[in-house]
Amino acid sequence: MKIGIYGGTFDPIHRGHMAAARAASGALGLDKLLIIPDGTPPHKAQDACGASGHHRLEMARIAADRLGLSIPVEVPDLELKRPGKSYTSDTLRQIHKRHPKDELWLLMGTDMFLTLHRWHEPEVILSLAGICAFGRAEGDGEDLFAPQRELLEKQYHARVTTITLPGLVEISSSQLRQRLEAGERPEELDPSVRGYILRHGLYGTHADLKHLGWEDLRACSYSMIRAKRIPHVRGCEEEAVRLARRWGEDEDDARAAAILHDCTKYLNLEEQLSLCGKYDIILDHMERETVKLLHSKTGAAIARWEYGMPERVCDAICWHTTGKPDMTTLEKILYIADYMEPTRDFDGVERLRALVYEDLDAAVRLGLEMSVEDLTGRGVPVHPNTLGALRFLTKGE
Ligand code: DGI
Ligand code: FE
Ligand code: FE
Repeated sequence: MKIGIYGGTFDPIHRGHMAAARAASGALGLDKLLIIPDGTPPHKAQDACGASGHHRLEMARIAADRLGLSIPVEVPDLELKRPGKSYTSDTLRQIHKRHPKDELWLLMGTDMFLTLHRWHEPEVILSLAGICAFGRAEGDGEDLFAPQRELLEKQYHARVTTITLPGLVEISSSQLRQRLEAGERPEELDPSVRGYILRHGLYGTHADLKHLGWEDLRACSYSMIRAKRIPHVRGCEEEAVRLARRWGEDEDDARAAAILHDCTKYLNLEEQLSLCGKYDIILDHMERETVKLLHSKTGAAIARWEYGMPERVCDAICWHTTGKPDMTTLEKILYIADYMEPTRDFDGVERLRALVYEDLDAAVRLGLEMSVEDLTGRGVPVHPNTLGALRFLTKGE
C-alpha cells in the first residue's frame, strides 16, 4: 500500500494545501493519505495569533472530507499528542512501525524540499519515505529542484518525485489570517473551513452568529456536516424557498430553516444527549433510543441559541423529521422540501414533486404515508408524532 503523508501547520488549511494533496495523490497513485497538523514546529515559533492544535486538527478534518478523493484520508493527532518538538523523523518512525510493509511518501512544498538536508535526522526521513515535492508557484521548476534532488539521491539514496501544480498561486496562511481579521471572505478557503473559523471566532474574526448573512450562515452550517450532505441541504434550501413563494410563506424563514435543518445530523448519541441536557430538551422514550430522531430537536436548539433564529424557524427544524399534528405552513414546507428536494431519488418522488405545488397538505400526507410504509417495511417503529401528523391530515375522511 502507498501511503502519502502531508504534514504542516495548516493554520488555517486552505485550497492550496487541498490542491496539492489531490495532485500528489493522483500523481503517486496513493492508496491512503494522512494529513498531519504539526505540534510545535521546530523551524518556527508557534504563531501568537494562530489557532490551537485542536482547531487546526478540526479544520484539517473538514478539509480532508472536502477533498473528494476516493481513497481514505485520515487526519491523525499524532504530532499534536507527542510532547516536545515535532520532528518529521519521529513521525515517520511512528508510522513505519504501524505500517511496516507499506511504502511511505512524504509530501512537501518547494521551500521545505530545498532545505530538507538541514532537517533533524534527514537520513532517517529519507530512508523511511520517498519525497514528493510540489512547486507551489509558477516558475518553481526543474532548475530549482534538480540540484537538490541530485544531492539527496547521492548523499541519502533518496527517492524523489517532483510535481508542479499548474496555475496554483502562492497562498500565505498569515495573509489569510489578516484578511479574515479584516472581515474578508477569502476565496482561498473552503467555505466549510471558513464557517468553522467564524463559529469559533478564530484569527480575530468577531462574527455575530446571531446576525449572519446567508453566505456566512451556509458556511457555518456546512462546517458542521459531511461534504456528501451539502448538496441535499443546498437542494432543500432551493426547494423550501420555491415552496414559500408558492404558498405565501416568508422566504427568508424558509431559507434559514432549510440551511440549518440538518446541522447536528452527524453528532453521535452521546453528543446529541449532551446538547439535549444543555438546552433542556425533554425527550420521550422513543427519542432517547433513536439517534436519528434527535438531530431535529438539537438542530432546533442550535438554530435558536447559537444562530438566534426566530421561534417559527426553530419549530420547523424541530418537526422536520417526524412532522406532528396541526403543522404550520412553514413546518409543512420544510418537512416536504426535505423529502423531495432535487437531489432526492426514490420511487414516487416525481409524484410528490408534482403534487406539492398543487396541494401542500396532500403532498405532506403522501410524504408521511410513504415514510410510514418505508419504516414499517424495515421493521423500524414509527414515532407517534409521525402517526399523529398523518391522522390529522386524514381526519374527516
Ligand atoms: O435528515 P434527513 O436524512 O435529511 O431526513 P430526516 O430528518 O427525515 O431523517 C430521516 C431519518 O429519520 C430516517 O433514517 C428515518 C428516520 N425517521 C423518520 N421518521 C421516523 C424515523 N424513525 C423512526 N423511528 N420513526 C419515525 O417516525
Ligand atoms: Fe433531517
Ligand atoms: Fe434533511
